[in-house]
Amino acid sequence: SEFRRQSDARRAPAYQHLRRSLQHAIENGELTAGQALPGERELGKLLDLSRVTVRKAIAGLVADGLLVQRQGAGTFVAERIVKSFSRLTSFTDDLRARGLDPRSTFLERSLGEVTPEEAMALNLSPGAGVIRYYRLRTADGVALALERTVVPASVIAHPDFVENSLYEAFAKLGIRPARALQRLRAIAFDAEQARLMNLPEGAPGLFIERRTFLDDGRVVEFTRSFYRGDAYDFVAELQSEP
Ligand code: 16G
Repeated sequence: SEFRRQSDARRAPAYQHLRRSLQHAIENGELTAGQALPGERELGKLLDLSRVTVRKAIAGLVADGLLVQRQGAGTFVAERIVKSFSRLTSFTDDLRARGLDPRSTFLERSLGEVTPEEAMALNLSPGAGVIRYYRLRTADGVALALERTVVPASVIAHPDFVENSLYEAFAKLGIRPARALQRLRAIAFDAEQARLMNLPEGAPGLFIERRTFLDDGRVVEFTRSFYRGDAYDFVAELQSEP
């Protein structure tokens, strides 16, 4: 009806406006990590907005990863994920440690022949078989990273063997990663990546390349990860030179 259209038109900008102002408050530190938000009803009263408006704005910020909702406890400003740059942990390890539910959406999962670049990274001979994964990594439904992984087919024989976590698949096979080499660099998400991550094009990210070795020197993974720049803090303990 006409009335409905009008009230919808008036409502839409209100929730977008609230969403934007909450986002600004988080970005400039007026609302700090871990802080609890007032309940929907209370916030609506405070700002003279309907509960539907408040709920929509909050749902948008939860989808963006800026707010988190905990069953029975309420809505909180999301805390950044602190990740060690010197420990050999997996995406799944890092997120489980925070009580979140890490998932993989496979955008690609295939068996193929190694490319020259992959052969160098994995120390493989030309013609060797490799398994390739391209995964969207989420935690509690929020996109946190895109990862391209190449594993020698001599390590994981069938692409479907990895269901969610690569390192869990390694563990099931009795494979124990011993060390890794990592490289990190700042990037901006391109249009395609941004679409997959539900971020604006050009959003800041961290590109991390990891080559993981077994004790005997074999390389078991070559992974290029694109982590959300606004969600992670990388930390490391540094030692002075002897
Ligand atoms: C992490 C690793 C990545 C590895 C993945 C396995 C970094 C920067 N990268 O994202 O190299 O492939 O974990 O995670 O830490 P999964 O066991 O959950 O699949």
